[in-house]
Amino acid sequence: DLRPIRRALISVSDKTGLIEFARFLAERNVEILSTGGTCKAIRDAGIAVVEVADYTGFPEMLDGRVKTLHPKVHGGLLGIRGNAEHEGAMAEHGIQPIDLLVVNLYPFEATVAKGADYETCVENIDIGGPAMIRAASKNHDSVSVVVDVEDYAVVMEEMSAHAGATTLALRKKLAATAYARTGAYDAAISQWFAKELGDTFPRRVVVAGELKQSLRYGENPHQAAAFYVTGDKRPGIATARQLQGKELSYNNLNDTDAAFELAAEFDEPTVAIIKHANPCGVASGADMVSAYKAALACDPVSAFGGIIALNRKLDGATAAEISKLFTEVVIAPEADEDAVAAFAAKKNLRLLVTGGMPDVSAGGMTLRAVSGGYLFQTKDNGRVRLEELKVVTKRAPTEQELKDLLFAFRVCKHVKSNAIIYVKDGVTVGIGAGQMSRVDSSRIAAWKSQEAATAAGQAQPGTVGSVVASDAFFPFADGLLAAAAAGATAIIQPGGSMRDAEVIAAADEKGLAMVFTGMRHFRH
Ligand code: 93A
Repeated sequence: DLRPIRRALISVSDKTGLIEFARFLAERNVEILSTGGTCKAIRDAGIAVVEVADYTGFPEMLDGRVKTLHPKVHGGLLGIRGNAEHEGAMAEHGIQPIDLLVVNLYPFEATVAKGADYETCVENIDIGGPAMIRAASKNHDSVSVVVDVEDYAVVMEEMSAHAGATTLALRKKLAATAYARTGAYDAAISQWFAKELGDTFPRRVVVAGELKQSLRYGENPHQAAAFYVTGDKRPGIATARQLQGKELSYNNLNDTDAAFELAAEFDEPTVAIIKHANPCGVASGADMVSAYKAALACDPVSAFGGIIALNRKLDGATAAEISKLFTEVVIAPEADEDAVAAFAAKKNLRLLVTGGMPDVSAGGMTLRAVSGGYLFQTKDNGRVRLEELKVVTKRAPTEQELKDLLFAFRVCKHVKSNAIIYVKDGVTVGIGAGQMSRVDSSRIAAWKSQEAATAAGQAQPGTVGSVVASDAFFPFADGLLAAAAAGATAIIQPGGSMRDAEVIAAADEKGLAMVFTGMRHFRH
């Protein structure tokens, strides 16, 4: 199944690594055909090359829209080697077999990302490139096709090992990559059109991604897993740089994403500690050390083996403090030298830096697989503003209560439903997550706060004098009464229950202040 490479066609927009690869081919007596810009780059490097236009006898025309769309190119890519009829037809029409195709496409995705105008985007839709890639891939039995600069190396390795030939196994692998590339390319074009049309949910969608990391396993060791990225370059888990530590696992990636998105909600120095995709402590403070200590105090038992996200540069003092407890991952926009030094001894601790924070107000889609399909929805980028809050009780919240209420509701958005969050002075003091009944979440949050207080030798739990947030309305007064019993003084919730009047009356009766947001933050 070895196929020698005698002729290559190279047509690349991204010219990274081009000259090295072309030189390698030329040294092995491979004849190189190439299109305008690529041809010039190769020739300028002193490497022998034939311009495609000279081979086809047709000039590049129509502003380059037609360069390689010619039977002498496509016949050379598609003709079956060793098939007498094909070879006869090829000989008759002066079609020479092309054994290696190297193409990377007009940068359509990057052009759109740059915010280019409509015409520029259209002009960056590559037609000839994908046509050649698809032809060469169909004929993978004979032809090797390279669409990624990263794959130059593997082709050179095989050619070196096999006297200038490639194996069928490699050609199949390259074909698989090639069709994924043309598929993703068309997906990007389709998505761009849908956006232009304001059609958020078009009749057909294609989801595209590129393998970033093969994972050892999924949520559990008997599940296989991999991490694919969309190519979105904004700060976040997909673009984070790992400075140290073991390889990230599936659960690490999922939890770190949750942690970082949560930390990004706040303007003040804030730390979020995550376990199983739920926060077990979130705190804003004057600096990172105090924020970390306060976040940890919320539930120090759960924080063991957690994921920590910061919305400021990680400094040495905070890193030293974090080092006292076993932590899986720390993610921050940056880390200074002292922080890196403080973590150096913790070989397993993974430290990630992103260069910035995610924009929580940005739009986008979330996607979840269900059996037989996908559920798409726009991202929950909803944020309630102070002036949107509606006071529904006799007592209005104090200024400090209002601040804490908004903080608590923001945390709520990142806690699995049913979510109940107690907050005091910009610090979560009790979190109830993921319960099927709201009153249970309320009770669990209060109970956990009591546990933390007892362990710390405090006379009373943090919930005394706190405020409380609920991600959805209280269907009955019981959840609210549980919060009042825990010592909460103010409540934030969407409102909209059939029994709002009953719930408001219960709040008034207990002297609580309550505000409605009109916005729900379910999360599952
Ligand atoms: O405009 S095209 O769709 N028409 C073509 O016939 C064609 N052939 C190759 N674009 C075409 N290409 C693309 O040109 C390749 O995919 C590659 O991205 C680019 C390389 O052009 P140059 O060699 O002039 O830099």
